[in-house]
Amino acid sequence: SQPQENDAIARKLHMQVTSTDELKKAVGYKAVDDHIQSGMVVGLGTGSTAYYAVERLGQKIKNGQVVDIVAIPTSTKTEQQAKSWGIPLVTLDTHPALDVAIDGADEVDSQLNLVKGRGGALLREKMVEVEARKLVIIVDESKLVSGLGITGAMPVEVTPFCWKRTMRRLLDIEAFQGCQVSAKIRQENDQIYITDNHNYIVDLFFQKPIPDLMLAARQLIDIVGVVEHGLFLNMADICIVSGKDGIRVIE
Ligand code: ABF
Repeated sequence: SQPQENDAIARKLHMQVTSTDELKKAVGYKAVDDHIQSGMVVGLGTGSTAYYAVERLGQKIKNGQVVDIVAIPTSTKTEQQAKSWGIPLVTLDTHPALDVAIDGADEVDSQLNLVKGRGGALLREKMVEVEARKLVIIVDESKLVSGLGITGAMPVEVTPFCWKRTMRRLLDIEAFQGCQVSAKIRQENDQIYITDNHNYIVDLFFQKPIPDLMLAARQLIDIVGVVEHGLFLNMADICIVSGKDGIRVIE
C-alpha cells in the first residue's frame, strides 16, 4: 500500500544519508588523528566533510589529547564552529606558515588536482592552503573523477563590479574551447550569493572535462575581475578517501 511504500522509501533515504555522513566522519576523524600533533599551526577547511575534522580537533583539544594548537579557519562558518569548540584561532597575517591544512573537495583526479568551492569558500581556502606544508584532502569516493569539470560547477569568485562582462570573458577562455562551457551567476533564495569576501561566484559547467588544467588556471586568473578560481592544482599532498569498502589513502 502507499503508506508502507512511503515508509520504505523514507527508511532507504535515511540509510543513504546516514551512511554518506559516516563516510565523511571517518575521513575527517582519520585526518586529524594521523596528521595533527601538539604545537601545530593548522588550516581548517569548510564543508560537510571538513566539519568532522573540526569536530575531532575540538574534542581532542578539549580533552587534552593535543595541546598548543592554533588554527586558521577558511570561512566564517568554520570560524564559528571552531569557536564553539574553543579552538584557538589566529590569522595568516600573524602565522603565515601552516604545518598542515585539512579540507574537503568537490572533485579529485588521479594526480590529486582538485575542483573546490562549490561551498563558496574557495578564496580563503586557497589563500590558507597554499601556505600549508601539507594539504590533506578528505572525501568520500563519489568525489573521485577521471577528468576535472564534469560532475558539477567549477566556481570562479568575481568582483561584483560589471560581473556580466567578467562572466562573458570566462566563456571565451581558449582552454575551455571544445568543453561546451556554460556559466551561471550563483544565487541563494533568489538573490545573488555573496561570499565571505563580499564577492560573487560564477559557476562554470562543462560537458567535457577540461583538457589542459594548467592553461585553464592561467587563463582564468588572467581575466581582470576574476578574484580566484576553484582549480586547485598541484596543491594536495594526501587524499583520504572513504567508500563502502573502507578507507584508503592516495599520496
Ligand atoms: C570545501 O567544501 C569546498 O572546497 C568544497 O566546495 C566543499 C566540499 O564540501 P563537502 O565536503 O560538504 O562535499 O571543501
